[in-house]
Amino acid sequence: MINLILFGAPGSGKGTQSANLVQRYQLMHVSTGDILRAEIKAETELGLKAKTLIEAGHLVPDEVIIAMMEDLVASHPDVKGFVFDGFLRTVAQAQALDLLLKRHQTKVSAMLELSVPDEMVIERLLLRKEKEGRSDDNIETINHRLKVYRTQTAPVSEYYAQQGNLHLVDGTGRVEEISERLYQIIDKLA
Ligand code: B4P
Repeated sequence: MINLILFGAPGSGKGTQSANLVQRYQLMHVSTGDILRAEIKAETELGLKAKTLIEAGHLVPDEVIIAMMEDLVASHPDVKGFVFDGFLRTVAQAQALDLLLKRHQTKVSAMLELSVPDEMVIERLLLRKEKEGRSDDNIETINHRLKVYRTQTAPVSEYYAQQGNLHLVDGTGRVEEISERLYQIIDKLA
């Protein structure tokens, strides 16, 4: 199995690059953001709770996300692997993922971190606000999301660096150029 983690600040291109990776390597795309937005749309109990948190730029509690991922991995035993997009936002989530994959006799193949300067992610997210109208893409929430990223999420990078599994990738430039940088790393893993 190939299990990839796409990591980076909000708007660093995790969702955009995941789409190319799942197509090229025939993996299953797992976006916790997309799952939560679907729950919000369906007005489920989880969705109602997540809506308030997401709109304020907070993270959804670890136990909720981890339980969601345990169900998802267990219910897809036949896939060639996963691209985790937006999942791993805390060290607790990373530790839970390592244990979960171990129970399924597999592991994280690589963590791919997209580096993009803050000014550029803010520009991208404000542009997405104009196109898609996502309620968490306003400047106040974006600034809070960046703060949450620095305090709660960035330490996950160090966690995988210590395991020798972190690959830093320049996330600036055209989408295709960035995908090529990712392919070069992943092709060497196979
Ligand atoms: P996500 O849905 O993961 O959203 P994101 O971090 O904003 O987006 P991403 O980095 O994927 O950006 P994209 O490719 O779309 O999370 C939303 C919220 O859900 C979180 O704030 C949190 O509250 C909650 N949540 C999700 N997962 C969680 C977890 N595991 N634990 C707790 N809470 C969780 O790119 C952004 C824009 O840039 C797009 O418009 C795109 O077109 C553009 N773009 C991409 N690449 C570009 C490039 N190279 N050049 C120019 N524009 C580019």
